Amino acid sequence: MMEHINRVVVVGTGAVGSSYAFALLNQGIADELVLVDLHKEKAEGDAMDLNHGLAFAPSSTKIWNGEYADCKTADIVVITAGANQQPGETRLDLVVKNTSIFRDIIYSVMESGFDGIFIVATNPVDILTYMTWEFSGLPVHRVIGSGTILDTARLRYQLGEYFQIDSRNIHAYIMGEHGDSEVPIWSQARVGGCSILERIQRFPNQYHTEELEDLFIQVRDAAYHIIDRKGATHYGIAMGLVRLTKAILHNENAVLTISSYLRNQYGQDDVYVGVPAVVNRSGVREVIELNLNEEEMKKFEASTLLLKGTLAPVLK
Ligand code: 6V0
Repeated sequence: MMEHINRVVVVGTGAVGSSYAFALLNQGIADELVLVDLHKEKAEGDAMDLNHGLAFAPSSTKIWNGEYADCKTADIVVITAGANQQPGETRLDLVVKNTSIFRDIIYSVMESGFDGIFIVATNPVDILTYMTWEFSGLPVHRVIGSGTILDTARLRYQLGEYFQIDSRNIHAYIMGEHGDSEVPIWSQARVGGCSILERIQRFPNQYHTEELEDLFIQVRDAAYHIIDRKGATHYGIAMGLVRLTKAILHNENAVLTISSYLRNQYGQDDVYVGVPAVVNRSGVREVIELNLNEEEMKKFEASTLLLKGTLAPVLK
């Protein structure tokens, strides 16, 4: 039997898209990597540049700047295209602008005969993931947003620094909107299997629960601080998107906090929002329902309501 050749198409090779392509190549995950951008020369330049690194890559990847027709046999289409918020522009202006860009992109991808999995990273990511589902007509489990994958990684980093423990041994989730209303789930956060709240109680001279709030604020506001300094955030999200790509292509059943469609989970319905979910070759296999405490549940509900409020005018 011929082995399946997996193909990933990236639409939008700006800061995030090109960093994703670079990280994907360096981890040797895709057999074929296609770059598509409105600005064709940018995609062409990126393809040339990445191809020149092939001699140093862990495995061979075929890379080219392509067309929407190349999506026909793609396993995954990753969308990192779109406009960023301009001075004086509201979030809703950005939603309207990017929804219109997405209508064209998703239509072009689907016209190719694409029948794979969408990963969306463009902001506001939860809203644009919903619109991708709407425009594509694909089943909900095959439309995935990056959601709070990056926020969760940032939280694990902060907690790792705080407890001086490898962040890979920290299990803590950020749920909700990828944005200001996101929620840290302290009640379920664990360090090496031990609840972090218990750990803090056990070492009262070293750790304090009040400090958790400061850690969270650093996570929530991280993008603003990075953008102030260098204009964009792209490496962290690029690595998160590669992690998600690998979970799909390698059929990992990995638990990742992604923007997933809710059907009566956490008491919510008809919304894409950041939740822990099991991801494999079929997309989202299952949304994991954590036991949130009352305060966390309230904040999560408020966050989803906010998303629904933003969606309503776009869906009209
Ligand atoms: P960028 O560097 O401006 O790149 C955007 C790219 O999209 C450019 O190369 C454009 O030419 C291209 N583009 C625009 N319109 C189209 C179109 N119709 N078809 C094809 N290509 C098009 O932006 P950057 O890469 O910094 O950010 C991209 C998006 O990712 C933004 O919406 C960010 O807000 C979002 N991010 C999401 C994160 C997350 O955690 N989900 C994190 C960081 C950034």
